[in-house]
Amino acid sequence: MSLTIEEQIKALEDEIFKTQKNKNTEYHIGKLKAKIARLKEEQEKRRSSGGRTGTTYAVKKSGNATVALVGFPSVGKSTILNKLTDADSEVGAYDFTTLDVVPGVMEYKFAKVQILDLPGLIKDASKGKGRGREVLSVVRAADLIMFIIDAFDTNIHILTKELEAVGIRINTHPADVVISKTDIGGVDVRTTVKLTQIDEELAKAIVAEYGYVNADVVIREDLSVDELIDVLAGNRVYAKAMVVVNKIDLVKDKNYMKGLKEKFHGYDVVFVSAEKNIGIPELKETIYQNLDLISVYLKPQGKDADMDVPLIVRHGASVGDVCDSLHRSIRPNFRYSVIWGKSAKFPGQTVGLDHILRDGDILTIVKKRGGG
Ligand SMILES: Nc1nc2c(ncn2[C@@H]2O[C@H](COP(=O)(O)OP(=O)(O)OP(=O)(O)O)[C@@H](O)[C@H]2O)c(=O)[nH]1
Ligand SMILES: [Mg+2]
Repeated sequence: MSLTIEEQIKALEDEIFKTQKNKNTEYHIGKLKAKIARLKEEQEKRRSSGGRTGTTYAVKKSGNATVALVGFPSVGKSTILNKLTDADSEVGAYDFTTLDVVPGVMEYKFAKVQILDLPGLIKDASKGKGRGREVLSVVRAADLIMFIIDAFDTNIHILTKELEAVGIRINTHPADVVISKTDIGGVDVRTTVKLTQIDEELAKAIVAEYGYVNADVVIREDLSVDELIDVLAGNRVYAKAMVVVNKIDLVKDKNYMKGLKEKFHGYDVVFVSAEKNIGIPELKETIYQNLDLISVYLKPQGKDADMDVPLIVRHGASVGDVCDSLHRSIRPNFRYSVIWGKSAKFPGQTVGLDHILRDGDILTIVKKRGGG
């Protein structure tokens, strides 16, 4: 009798658990981890093709960026959404008051930020508990994750574990590894830095475990086994996250908050009381900062730039992205653009659609004659 995928994963996880972790078993454990990752991928494929996910939430993205509110039930997510936006999401003193995605728009410093209130996330959400998989698929698509934490129930690891289980990586970047398939020669691993958490032989075994027979692998970062697997799996999303501690009206001890700040090191932390309206302006500013938005000023040809109302775009946006955010008819009729500011080599430089903008740039878009 053959084992189901679930049973195979369980058996491999048990084996890792039982294996003593030391230099001699590193190689073995690394290979087991790669095997598990592959099985999970297979499991994922079957889930999504077998229609077992049930319904998914339909959320239309809008505005300059999207923020997802992630937290246990009853921590005050809906109360916060109502304070930040024009939305009116139901608030209740019982768990799972919110059963759907409730969107709201926060207007701040000329930016329009879409904020999504979600049902509470619980342990084993990634396995489908409490509509967890639907909630997590919305989280995966967000530009910023806002962990909402009750001041007296601060175990954020339960939440981050569920996010990690569906391939979300928080406040980090993909490891710098380049893999190119070749025709012959087996798997060849080269490194440009000293590796301290994995050796070349293990890297080779993991790449082979992922089905590569011939490939050139260049590792340019001191990465871990898990990070290498993330690169190979390829379906990971790298998201930014911040922490909001709510219900601080109930906290009487200032040192307690200091302790929490240390506990959540690595995240921007904002303390609020949504109900008592404490800390909301700081929260808005921190959201704005974490979204990495930039301002661009438009200058019509032969006229002055409008320096009062900037156009807000994401960090790393190109001239083409700006065109698309203005109107879909602009790109097909685009001739060239002229740029002043930090991204210009000299004031009035002529640039094309691919040019990357920087904060404070002034931009003129010149369209084809007779076009749109
Ligand atoms: N003391 C205090 N209570 C709050 C605060 N914010 C929200 N609450 C209360 O906490 C309870 C839950 O609030 P909700 O906003 O519905 O919480 P939620 O996270 O959206 O809950 P679910 O939708 O069930 O996941 C309600 O009784 C709120 O009145 C706060 O800052 N301080
Ligand atoms: Mg709610």
